[in-house]
Amino acid sequence: MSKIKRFTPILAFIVTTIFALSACQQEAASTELNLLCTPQVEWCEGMKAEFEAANPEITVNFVRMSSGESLTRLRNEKDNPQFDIWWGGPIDSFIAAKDEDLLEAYDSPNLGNIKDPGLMLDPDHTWAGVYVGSLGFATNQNFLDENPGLEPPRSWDDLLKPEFSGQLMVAHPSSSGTSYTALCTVLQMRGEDAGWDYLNAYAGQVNQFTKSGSAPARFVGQGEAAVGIVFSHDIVAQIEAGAPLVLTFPEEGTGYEIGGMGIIKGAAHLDAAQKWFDWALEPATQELGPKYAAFQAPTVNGAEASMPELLDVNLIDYDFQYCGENKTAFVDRFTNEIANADSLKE
Ligand code: S7P
Repeated sequence: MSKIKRFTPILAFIVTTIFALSACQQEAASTELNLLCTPQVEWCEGMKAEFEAANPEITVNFVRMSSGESLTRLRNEKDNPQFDIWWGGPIDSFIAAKDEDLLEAYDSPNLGNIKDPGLMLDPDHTWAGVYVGSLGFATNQNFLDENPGLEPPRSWDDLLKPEFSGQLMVAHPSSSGTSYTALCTVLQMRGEDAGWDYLNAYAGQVNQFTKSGSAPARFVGQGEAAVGIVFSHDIVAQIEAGAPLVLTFPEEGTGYEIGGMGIIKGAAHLDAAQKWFDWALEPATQELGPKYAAFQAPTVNGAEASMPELLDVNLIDYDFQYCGENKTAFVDRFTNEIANADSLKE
């Protein structure tokens, strides 16, 4: 028997095996994606619908949770992760999650789209920035009308005025990334000693802490308190919906967020998570926000900001690494020494 004749059945076996394996791999492509979604629910629903339209073979199951709750959930599920990807919420929490080895690095082909990788991309590629937003103050216009001569707050010290005693509303930093951004802004602007003194006084002005960061804009719009400390784009969303709110910024400086995204370590639907990750870094995806009342600025080249003026304010040089690394310690100190997280308003 010639060598060629002896080799033919072996070759046929190899080719058949390769075809069978690749067919198997195609069959194994995920048809589901479990998304942990931190922005407001309307945007989460919109993103689910848009992603499914672009990827009809994948169904997205999402749960909306605030940043602190998300981090706790991921920690608790570390050995049996239920989510594939986490999208949205300030990167302070993603830095904390990376430190706890909860995120999977991914070299998306779209990382090159990111405008400022030094700021908006983890050097190890475990998280990437997907939007940017500044912190502002939302004041109820009816409250101002009822208190002639009272101006909306234009500095952090204004929040401590006696006129606003019991009239502030902000989320609790243990559950909310928005509130943690405010806390860490103050600590950076004033230094830790004076910062904690300020936070003590500020908490004394609070009418009620909420669980979700954007909720105070809604409650202040309804007249439940006079002033909310909220991301400015969430205040704009309420104003667009007709709430009687005035948006102001602390003139001496305000904090800002980079909203993050990261794949969960051990994700069951890794291929689908990578598709979402790539898609979320496309300019067209980042321009979808205003369709779902989300006015954050994009992080990728080629996408236009819907409200660039929200970032054209005095932003501090927010140190995300410092805030991410100290998140657990700062939140614990706030909870144990200033205000506990019992009975938060939804
Ligand atoms: O609503 C959009 C948004 O403000 O939500 C995120 C916010 O941190 C959500 O929740 P918590 O404060 O409740 O954690 C922001 O990233 C985003 O801009």
